[in-house]
Amino acid sequence: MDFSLSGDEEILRQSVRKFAENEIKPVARELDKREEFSYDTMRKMAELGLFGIFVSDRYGGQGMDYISYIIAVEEIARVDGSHAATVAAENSLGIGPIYYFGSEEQKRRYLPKLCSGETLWGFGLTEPNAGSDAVNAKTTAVLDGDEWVINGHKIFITNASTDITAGVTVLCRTGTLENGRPELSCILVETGTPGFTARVMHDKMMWRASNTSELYFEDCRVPKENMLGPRGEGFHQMMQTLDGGRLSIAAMGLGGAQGCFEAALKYSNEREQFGRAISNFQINAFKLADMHTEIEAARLLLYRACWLRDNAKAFAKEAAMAKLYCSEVMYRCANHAVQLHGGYGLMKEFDVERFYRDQKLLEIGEGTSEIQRIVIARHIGARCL
Ligand code: COS
Repeated sequence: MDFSLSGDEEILRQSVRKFAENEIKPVARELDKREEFSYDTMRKMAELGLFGIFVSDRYGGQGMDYISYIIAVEEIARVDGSHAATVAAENSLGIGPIYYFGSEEQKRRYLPKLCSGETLWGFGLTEPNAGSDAVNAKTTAVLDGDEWVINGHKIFITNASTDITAGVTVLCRTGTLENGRPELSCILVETGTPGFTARVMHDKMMWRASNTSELYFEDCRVPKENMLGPRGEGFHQMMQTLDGGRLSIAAMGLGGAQGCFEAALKYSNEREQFGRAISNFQINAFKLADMHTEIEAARLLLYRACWLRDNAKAFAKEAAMAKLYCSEVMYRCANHAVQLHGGYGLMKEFDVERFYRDQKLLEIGEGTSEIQRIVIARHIGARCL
């Protein structure tokens, strides 16, 4: 058994860490406050090669393995959730479906600019009344001659309404199967297509410097060639995409927990009460020890799930376990970190305040913790509805 990372993976970690410290950390608090998506840091992240990390160089990607991608997300999340969200959503959910299921023509048309970070792409699954119950999506696509006519409404879609968003992958009902269940298919819709509007969503508690959108389709017509893969495969495609996406949410939990731990350790060693640094008190030192232990366990769980994926082995259960555990570890670490900061931890001047808010998304997005438990329960043979 070899737990060491390769030289390339270590170099990647160090370069992303340095970048995050130098370019993201200094602006993260202000962007969060102003609720601003930064095109400046987006461009810098693109220059560093943070988009298309696991995509073949044939389509303009970096041609690395999945664990490298996960390490990059972890390192950005160690400093800021919003920027990690932009990177994770783009790689896993924007680029992923086109790379995995697109035709050669679709890949050549969209991937090079997505991988260079010139453009972004959204993943249109969730609807106002179809969140956890994703099969219940109501957006329809009806074939009219050579065009799909799309009508419906999507919500909470990351990266879908920036100035550089090139389009979205939309899950649509394209018919009804013999067993009465909906036939669901994915269709690519480019930004600017008449009948398609993307509106930015404001006043979020978390990831305030990332772009989140509502999508509206009103008799939106796209060529029938815009279908992604075979008709009727849309739900499988989205679920398969989410298996990989959940690893990146887990990476955000792991990186965020690490950021909380480091901030808490530093503060506890500096802050004096009762005549000594507060880390002298066992009640505080034990919190730090628990944080460190859980972070190590989370890292092992996540990296092993990535290893399974990189070695073409089944990993859906392990991805759900990693997502569930890492997001809950960050929950406990953010809570301890704010507690150790006392009153200062409640102030925006301290990064742990932002980490505490950003954490909550991780237990909800890309499948709630309850959904992860359903996925895990089904994999281990429980007859869980
Ligand atoms: N990969 C490929 N296919 C999958 C899959 C996966 N990981 N998980 C499920 N499927 C397939 C099933 O095999 C089934 O296929 P058939 O209809 O051909 O038999 C189909 O998808 C429907 O699956 P299932 O019957 O299990 O659907 P359910 O409605 O019972 O529940 C859950 C599926 C709850 C697991 C799913 O809806 C889910 O993950 N919901 C959360 C959605 C989510 O994460 N949203 C957040 C988006 S943020 S970007």
